[in-house]
Amino acid sequence: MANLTLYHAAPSRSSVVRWMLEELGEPYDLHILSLMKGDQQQPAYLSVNPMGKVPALRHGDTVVTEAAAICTYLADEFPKAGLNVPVGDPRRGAYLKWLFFSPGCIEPAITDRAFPRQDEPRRSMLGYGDFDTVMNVVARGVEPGPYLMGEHFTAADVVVGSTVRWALMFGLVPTRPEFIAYVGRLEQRPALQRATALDQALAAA
Ligand SMILES: N[C@@H](CCC(=O)N[C@@H](CS)C(=O)NCC(=O)O)C(=O)O
Repeated sequence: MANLTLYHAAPSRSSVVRWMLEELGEPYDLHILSLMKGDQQQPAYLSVNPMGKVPALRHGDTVVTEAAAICTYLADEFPKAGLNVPVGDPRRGAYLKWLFFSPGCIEPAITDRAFPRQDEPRRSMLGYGDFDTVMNVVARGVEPGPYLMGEHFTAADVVVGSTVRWALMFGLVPTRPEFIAYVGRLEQRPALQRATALDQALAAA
């Protein structure tokens, strides 16, 4: 039994963590949930994540939920994999910005666009400001490449990259050349290819 267990449904936001785990190279177990059958609302799982959502990660006695928090946690817990920017490194500020920017700005901007409100709130009231600014910031971030932190692939690419990749797949972000090139580079990574193939097999089973 591995020391890491991912509570997982394929495909879903827990696929972000599966990719992260494949990048990490540490052994992990899966605890599979069927979202269709409502496993996420069963008391046993609600005691793991009271939000009734995947992913959740168990590492020994520690439970972490929220995909971006899990990726940040794993990168820091297993620094040998080189997927974090450690405390004390001046680049850590930018690294953390991207890890928070994805769930804090990119995802809300995309979901608000997909499910528009009747009355558009004022820009100043929305943490992400407005959709176009978020898209411009992401495009400028990924354009120099190959990764958000230059040559250094990090957990921030797993988090931001997963969101951009998923949103492109579903036509939820503009097909900007910067996004397409960035996702193309990410899709060359063996760990993402492995995680995708494993999830496809799981979903088909
Ligand atoms: N903020 C959470 C979102 C997790 C989330 O929405 N997961 C979806 C799957 S993509 C889920 O578990 N849905 C089942 C449900 O809400 O019943 C994170 O980033 O981890």
